Amino acid sequence: MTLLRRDGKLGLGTAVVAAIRHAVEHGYDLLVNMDADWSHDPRSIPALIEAANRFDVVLGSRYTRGGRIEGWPLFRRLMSRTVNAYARLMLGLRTKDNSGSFRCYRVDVLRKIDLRRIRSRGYSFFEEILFRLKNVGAVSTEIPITFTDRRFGRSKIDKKEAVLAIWMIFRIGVSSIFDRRT
Ligand SMILES: Nc1nc2c(ncn2[C@@H]2O[C@H](COP(=O)(O)OP(=O)(O)OP(=O)(O)O)[C@@H](O)[C@H]2O)c(=O)[nH]1
Ligand SMILES: [Mg+2]
Repeated sequence: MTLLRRDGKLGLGTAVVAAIRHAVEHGYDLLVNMDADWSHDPRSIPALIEAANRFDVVLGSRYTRGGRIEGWPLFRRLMSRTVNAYARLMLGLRTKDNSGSFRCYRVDVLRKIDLRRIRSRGYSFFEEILFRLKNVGAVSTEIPITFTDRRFGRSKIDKKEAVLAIWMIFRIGVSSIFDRRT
């Protein structure tokens, strides 16, 4: 087992990019991403991996048929739905749960992305990478997961981070209109 240790908290997006670089450099087949606060149930991992035989990107989805959220108040649900609708519109994504982070990627398709172009250091990374994967022709699917709200610990997202994510998605969407290579 390998633990990538970094110099302090540099942002969730940059942490995932570091993991992707590691997987590419070491010739991994698959990369599974999940939260470490038990919101994502490890029992869903085999289903994600199984679907990765047929798809480049498999999203564990709260918003596909059979997907669920446990423990979120109405406001939080609405926020998440709104961000997802916004990201679909701005980035032209067809999948429904683009902000979730329980996923399996085929590493061969991650290889096609120029990681230096990724602008998100924070949570908008999850939408941005789907946008970049779509642009290199990756085929995605969603499989249902149950997301359970954290019972312990503190959230790493604050208001500033949330506003920054909305702004980043806007910037990426708008610049793609002017530059097809974005
Ligand atoms: N390596 C690393 N991990 C991070 C960083 N920020 C967040 N994480 C992890 O990413 C996962 C998601 O972060 P959370 O704060 O749980 O975000 P969330 O699930 O959207 O929000 P909550 O509903 O409050 O849990 C957790 O496992 C965090 O520990 C970071 O800067 N670096
Ligand atoms: Mg969490």
